[in-house]
Amino acid sequence: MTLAAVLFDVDGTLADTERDGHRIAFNQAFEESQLDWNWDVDLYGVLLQITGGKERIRFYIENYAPSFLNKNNLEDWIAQIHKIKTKYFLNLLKEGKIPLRPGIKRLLDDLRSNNIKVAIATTTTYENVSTLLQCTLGNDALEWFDVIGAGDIVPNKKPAPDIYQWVLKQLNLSAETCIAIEDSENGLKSSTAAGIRTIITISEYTQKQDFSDAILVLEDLETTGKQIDTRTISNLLNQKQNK
Ligand code: XBP
Ligand code: MG
Repeated sequence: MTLAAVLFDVDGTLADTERDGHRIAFNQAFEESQLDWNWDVDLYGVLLQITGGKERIRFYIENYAPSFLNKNNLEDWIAQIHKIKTKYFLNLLKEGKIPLRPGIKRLLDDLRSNNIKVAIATTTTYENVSTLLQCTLGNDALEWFDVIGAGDIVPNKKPAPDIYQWVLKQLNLSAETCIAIEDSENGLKSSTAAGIRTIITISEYTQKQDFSDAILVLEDLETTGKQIDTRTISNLLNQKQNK
């Protein structure tokens, strides 16, 4: 089977965006909204079980601030807070505070030089993805990706397979010819349910998660001494094909 495309998750995979990125932005948005909510590192690790920033805020309200459930137009209010949060997250990106993880740029360059398509399948917003790519890889980086599937483009976020199914459809490729790269159990469930063999690069919040369905589990793409490139990914696809 010839490798046709690699589908990259964003948060925790392209970059460690959660603890010092999204979490900080959420807290800045709560402060601007005059809310005494504070998502510390440990609490945020609990809340990360819910993908999607708006969904995560609602989960927090249901479980930690239920008095807000009686608020009129609650969904609009949550969306407004999330919009403020995204503003702060974009600022962090533009300040260069969130670098790519080891080996990401090298792998992207290697895949592209071997004419392997690259795509994005993420729960975060398109704006966050485009800004991350431009801030870390330059203004033309968006053109490197054949498809960018992000956020609310699908009705159900990870662990549902929707975003990976949407990206495969846009690529016009079958799952068997693709590999996904993820960092979390929710992401692995999503890509696996879409039929895509998945490599895991563990991130700071996913150290203890269950990756038994992954075809390979790494600390990251580089420092573990096993340089992941087009050749190793193609071999993996065929190894697992025969199982
Ligand atoms: C991770 C998520 C996102 C981010 C926050 O996405 O679940 O919700 O935590 O971003 P992935 P938003 O790992 O699929 O890239 O606030 O924009 O949702
Ligand atoms: Mg992720």
